[in-house]
Amino acid sequence: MAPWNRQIEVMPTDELRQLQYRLAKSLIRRLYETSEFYRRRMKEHDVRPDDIGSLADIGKLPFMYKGDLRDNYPDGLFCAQKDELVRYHVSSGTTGKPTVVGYTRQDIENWSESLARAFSSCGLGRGDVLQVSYGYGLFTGGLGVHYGAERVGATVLPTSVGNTERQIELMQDLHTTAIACTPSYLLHMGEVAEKMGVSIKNDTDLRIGILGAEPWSEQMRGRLEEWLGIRAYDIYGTSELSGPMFTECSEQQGIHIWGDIALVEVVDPETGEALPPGERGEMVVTMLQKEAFPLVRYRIGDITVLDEEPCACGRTHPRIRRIQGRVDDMLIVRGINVFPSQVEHVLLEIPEVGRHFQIVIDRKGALDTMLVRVEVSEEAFSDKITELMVIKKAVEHRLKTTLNVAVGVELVEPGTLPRFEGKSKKVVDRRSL
Ligand code: DLL
Repeated sequence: MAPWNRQIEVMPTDELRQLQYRLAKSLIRRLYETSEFYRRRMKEHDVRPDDIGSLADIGKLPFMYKGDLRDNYPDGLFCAQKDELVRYHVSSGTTGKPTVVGYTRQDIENWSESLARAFSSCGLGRGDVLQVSYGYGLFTGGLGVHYGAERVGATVLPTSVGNTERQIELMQDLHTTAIACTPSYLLHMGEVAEKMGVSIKNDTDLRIGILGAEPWSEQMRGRLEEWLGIRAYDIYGTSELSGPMFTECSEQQGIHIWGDIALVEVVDPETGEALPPGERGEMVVTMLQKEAFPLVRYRIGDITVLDEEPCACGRTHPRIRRIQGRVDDMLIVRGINVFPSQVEHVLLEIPEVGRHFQIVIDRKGALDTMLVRVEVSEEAFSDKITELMVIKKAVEHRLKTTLNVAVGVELVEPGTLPRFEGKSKKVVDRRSL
């Protein structure tokens, strides 16, 4: 598929490296001059902007972690003035504190540009009707994909997530040709459609799926493509980067990371040492052009492999292979990030329940379910059944409002959940892709 931005997308690799170096250098200088956080960090690690004399020198800079985002809640890492911000998105953090990301107009512009290149590379453009079934709102999926799709001239149908039967009717009536959602939601949609007597393959114009926001596999791709009669493309991003930003091209051989937008390193998660292309490790990202919420050597937590071989599509930018897991314990339930520490945080604030809990993730049909089994306190346990029901409802409500995902709660007798010596295993994940 033809590049959206030919000048950038197929530029010779050495020129791309030079461009990355220039962008990195001016980013580091700007952050050193304008941001207290980055200046302090650089000083602590004894690096100055002048020490960055080549792209490899980026490795001299310290890493950033999710904890840095949490510690600087809500806007301590912002590098733009308040009145320059045109939007916020908010995602869950490791504890009660979420991560707030601010965007300047130029940040939204670059985000849309990144997705415009990505969508063009998988053949989406003018004449397509893209049904955006990612959530709109604080989550970046809906609005991010929306702006990118408008940029390439597609017609957007902003259905957001849920109300599946209506989504299928609209898909037929408005001749949706492409859909953006989590792979598990598309699987669910296919099943609901069949119950309605609709075959997505035969009775709709759907031909492209832009699927991501949660881990999925090649097997799942094969199943969806065959069953629904589509080409399914992997889309990747995180709220800290801006949101969904990068996809595969029509070769389906890894996700192109636009080098002028993000500099990707892959490091050994234990030692932080850089790994050569082809080796599996943790992805570290520096956002080269972001204004309001820049990131330098951010340990994103996703495990992948960097591929610098030229792609058969002609684009010269590096690719990452399908995300193979995470280094931390973040769970993704219906596309929503959930940390066991958030569950603990909520439970510890409710006196009637004890400290021991277990999270059971399963898949009913195509949809993830989450159950929290928690021991009630001795005092509450002697209460009447009706009182226990009230406690259960209250815990469910608190968890739902904190995590933004429906959670079932099972209250169990004190002392019945497994105890662990050493590292506890709080999560039982029964999903198999
Ligand atoms: O999930 C942004 C997004 C929206 C991506 C729509 C794609 C489509 P967060 O909620 O911050 O942002 O979650 C980011 O989700 O670190 C990965 O662990 C996981 N993730 C996202 N895309 C993929 C993917 C959005 N294609 C976290 N494959 C990331 C595997 C993915 N995991």
